[in-house]
Amino acid sequence: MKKIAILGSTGSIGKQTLEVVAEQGDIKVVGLACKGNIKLLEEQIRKFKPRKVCVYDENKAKDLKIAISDLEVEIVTGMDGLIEIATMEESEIVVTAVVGMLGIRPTIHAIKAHKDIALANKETLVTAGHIIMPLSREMGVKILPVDSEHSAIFQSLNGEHFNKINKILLTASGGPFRGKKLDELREIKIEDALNHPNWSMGKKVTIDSSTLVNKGLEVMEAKWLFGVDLDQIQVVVHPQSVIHSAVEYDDGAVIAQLGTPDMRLPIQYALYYPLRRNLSGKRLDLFELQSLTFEKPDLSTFKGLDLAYQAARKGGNMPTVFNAANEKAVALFLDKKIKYLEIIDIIQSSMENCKFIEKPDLEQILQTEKETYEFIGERW
Ligand code: MN3
Repeated sequence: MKKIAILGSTGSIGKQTLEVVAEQGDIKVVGLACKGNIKLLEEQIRKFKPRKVCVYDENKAKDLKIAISDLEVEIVTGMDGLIEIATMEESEIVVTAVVGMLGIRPTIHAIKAHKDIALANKETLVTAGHIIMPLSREMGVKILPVDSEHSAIFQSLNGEHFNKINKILLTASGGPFRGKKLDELREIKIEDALNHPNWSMGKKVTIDSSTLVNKGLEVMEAKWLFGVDLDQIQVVVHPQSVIHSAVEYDDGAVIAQLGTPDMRLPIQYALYYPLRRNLSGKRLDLFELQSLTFEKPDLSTFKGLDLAYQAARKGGNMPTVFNAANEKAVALFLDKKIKYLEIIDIIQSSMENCKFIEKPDLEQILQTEKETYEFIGERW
């Protein structure tokens, strides 16, 4: 039986990972970690019987202890607890599905403990790809992408390790505001931005999809995961979300992965790689599809993607600034403190005002995040 630990088990990816585990029936969950949703965590504990769990929030951990006093489950807390779950001796794969830069430290520890990583935490590679990728090679662990686009690319690379990638075609649905111009985005409300046409995801990533910041983060993620240059990554707006991404090789052949938009597929593929298992749910029906369409991204309206390319080109700690500023700005937007387009203003202004570091170590990356938060906190 394959043994796994899940960081971020109560979030969207965490929940769907457990759906896959329940459906397949031959994976043992040894550890779970969440931020503070102990009601759901308790259900998960009773169903999947992990040996150890982490509740990041210390007070919530105390409440959980009372709620599950009838069980013999070890409860740990905080960053140390998260790292404990990431490095449990018996686990083989760690699913990193926490939101934000919180995921970096536990991921590094998991790699050092020789765990394969099913990576759903974008921030890890965006901000620390230059640390994570060499470390994973040194430790001989696999980084298995869970993001649907990166999983599609990963699947399109199967058996191609002798061949050079010419180009990566990273598809994007375009989000709910595709086709709109900048002026039409000024009065966007939270409800509009949370209404994604194809994918059901957590709030933060849904907002990020609407601004195309998510695609920007994915460009950076792809650069690290597949070792390509930025200009080899082309974002293709494909509103039907059927082609999940593709790879073009030197001879012009384009290999893609297609399917219905269902996150359980990339999750399951990462957990069982290189094997494919049956997966319940709707299958792709080509006859049902009217057509597949493609557009260039509109960078003058969706400036978040343009800024992402700028941050990625600059490198160093600039992607960290980009990511931290966006994280803070999206939180402010969800709190109704700022308008929709101010998300982009905040990212741009943070990038213009940061202290640039060319080769940041982990401490400097976390320090950059802190300084970016402070910069925004003083102004917005
Ligand atoms: Mn994605």
